[in-house]
Amino acid sequence: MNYSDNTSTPRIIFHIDLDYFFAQCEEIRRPEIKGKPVVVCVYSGRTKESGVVSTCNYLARKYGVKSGISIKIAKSKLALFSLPVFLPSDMKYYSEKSNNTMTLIRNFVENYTLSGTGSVIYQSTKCVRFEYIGLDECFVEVTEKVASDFMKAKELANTLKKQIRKETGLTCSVGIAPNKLLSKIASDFHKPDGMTMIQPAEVKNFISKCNVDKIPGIGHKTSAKLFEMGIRTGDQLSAFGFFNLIDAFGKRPGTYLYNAAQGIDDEPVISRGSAKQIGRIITLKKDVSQSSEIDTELQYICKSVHKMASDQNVYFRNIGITLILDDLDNITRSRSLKTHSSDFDELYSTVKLILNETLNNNPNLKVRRLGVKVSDLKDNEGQNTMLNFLGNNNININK
Ligand code: DCP
Ligand code: CA
Ligand code: CA
Repeated sequence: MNYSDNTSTPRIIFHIDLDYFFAQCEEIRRPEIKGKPVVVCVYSGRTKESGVVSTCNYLARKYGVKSGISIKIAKSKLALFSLPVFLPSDMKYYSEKSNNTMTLIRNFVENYTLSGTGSVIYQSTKCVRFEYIGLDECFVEVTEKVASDFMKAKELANTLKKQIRKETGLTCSVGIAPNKLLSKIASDFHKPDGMTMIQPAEVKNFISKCNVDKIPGIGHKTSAKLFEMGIRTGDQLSAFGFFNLIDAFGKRPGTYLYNAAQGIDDEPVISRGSAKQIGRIITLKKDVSQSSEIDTELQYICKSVHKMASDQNVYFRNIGITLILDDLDNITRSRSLKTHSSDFDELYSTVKLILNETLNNNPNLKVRRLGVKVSDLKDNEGQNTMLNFLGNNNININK
């Protein structure tokens, strides 16, 4: 097996992930909070302290604070500090910062000339593929740009990191590898401000020692099941065998797991800029088949998307849902309104309608994650706006 898509030349792909993104954005505009624990929160508004942690800086993480825990628990974990910093999330600012950074990454890689080369091939702008994944991450394929030379790719990634830091103040972590799966695992390997390169000859060794919970798409439940089966590393996952994995997890997830354990992933990098949409995806407490079981979550996610749209002063026309099922399959459905709208009730009732239709037509679905997004956006001046699709980090890699 080779690690590229039907060619004998290995691909070279960067996965770039901005570190503790929302919290780092806050540190940049408020230098006085640097050195303190910084926690960015989504306040629900019910009581002064109700809501959840969106993200936090690495100092706060040291004390056990992380995305998704309640603000109250986060405060108790930081009780030692006289002045921990808790801030409300400001999506408009993070989206702007993201747009600037993504544009920079794209332009910089396209226009970069590698040192010691006057060759035309290194100056071609057409051979770079940029795939926007979410506000704080993207893939960039540089195979042709660096003429399949991993050392040149490393030099490019280093210079890019410095440039991002210089122009935006942000640190990021970069994974360099022959496919998307490995580059995503690699970017997470030395965080924050890290860089990890996996060359083709190192793939087998790297993935065999890798803990299975580092593999994108393996969440708490799957990793607990694997743990029970005595499987902790890529090596053990591979040794369990293709057919046994299919028996245990089903055809698609089983195949995905087996290939992942060999470091194999043929997904191409698809040229795609920032999505002109606003959305969120949440993981449900349990798998559901009926919308009545998740009305609270539905209201929550619609409120959250509606707030992001109104914070950014945009009207939406297209409303869509994404259902991620228990076997990691995705279903997306959407509907366009007659005119642009900024109305919460219209958003909520349309989402409910699409969801009911989808579930009624497919009575056996087990929905694990639910996403809502609005697109076909118009701002006050009537221009389209470049926005985000939050929380979809795992979707593209798990198809
Ligand atoms: N986010 C959120 N709620 C979550 C997870 C993430 O609001 N449950 C937001 C805040 C994050 C951003 O998405 O800053 C990116 O998420 P990441 O998972 O990449 O986490 P960070 O960038 O915060 O940290 P890391 O340094 O681990 O990349
Ligand atoms: Ca990040
Ligand atoms: Ca991310």
